[in-house]
Amino acid sequence: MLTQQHIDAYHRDGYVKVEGLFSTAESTDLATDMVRIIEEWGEETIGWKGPWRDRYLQEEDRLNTKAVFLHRPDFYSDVWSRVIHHERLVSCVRDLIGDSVQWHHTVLHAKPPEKGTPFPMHQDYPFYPHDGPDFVDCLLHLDDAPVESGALHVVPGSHKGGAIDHVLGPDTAPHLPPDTYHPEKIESVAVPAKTGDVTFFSYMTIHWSDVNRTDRWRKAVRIGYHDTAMCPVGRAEHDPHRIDYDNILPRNNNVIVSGFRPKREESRVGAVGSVQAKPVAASE
Ligand SMILES: O=C(O)CCC(=O)C(=O)O
Repeated sequence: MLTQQHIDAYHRDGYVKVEGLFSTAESTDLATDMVRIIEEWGEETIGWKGPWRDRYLQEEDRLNTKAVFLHRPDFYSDVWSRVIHHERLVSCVRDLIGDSVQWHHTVLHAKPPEKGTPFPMHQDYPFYPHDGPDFVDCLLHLDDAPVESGALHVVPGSHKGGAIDHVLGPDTAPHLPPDTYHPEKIESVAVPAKTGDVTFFSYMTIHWSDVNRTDRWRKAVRIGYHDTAMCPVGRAEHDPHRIDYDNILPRNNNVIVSGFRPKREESRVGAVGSVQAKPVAASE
């Protein structure tokens, strides 16, 4: 499904965008059900909390951003259940991480018009640490996402550095210390997208996104997959199946979408390839 150029770009840069992976009809069905899920079940919040807000937002915006996050749209809609097994999506993931693939999570990140929340620089690894690198997050765009809508930005090649210490704690979403990692200090590239495009990125790739300042919604859904041989470690280790930490971890994330889950004689925690992020105090 992917070209060799796509695959090389993913391994070199830590991300690759595939245009039009979902047809207009597929995107329309998914967006229609997502709008209904948001209207019936969604709750508006200000978005991720934490001390990073002081560094990323003007005072008047700090408490006024808007977000709708929602886990497990497959709990509400059959098209969202089926999308986990979407043939072209899974085929792309196989091209990136191999033929044994386990679905891990599906989460909506919707930025409402005008003050749709930003996300600070972070890796996704500390949200769901696993004992290997083959974990790919797929950002499926349900709306056009021009730069000014708060499009994804990535730091090319950053996945090669492995896990970095994040600011962790009960009052913050994991994020990189803004004194060192901030869009003004670290170069990143915008990855604007159209409806139906999917941006694939490694869970080690540093990324962030700005406020949605347009008058339209920017709905994107992240679907995470990893190699079936990988297991949760650290903060994800003891609790892989229930929502935890600001509802960020998914549950029942055992669905095999390609290949087979090998039986492991013993835990691979600490095995070759294991990576761990040490916490940084939220006050830093
Ligand atoms: O949706 C976005 O703009 C950013 C999403 C993000 O940071 C993530 O999926 O980890």
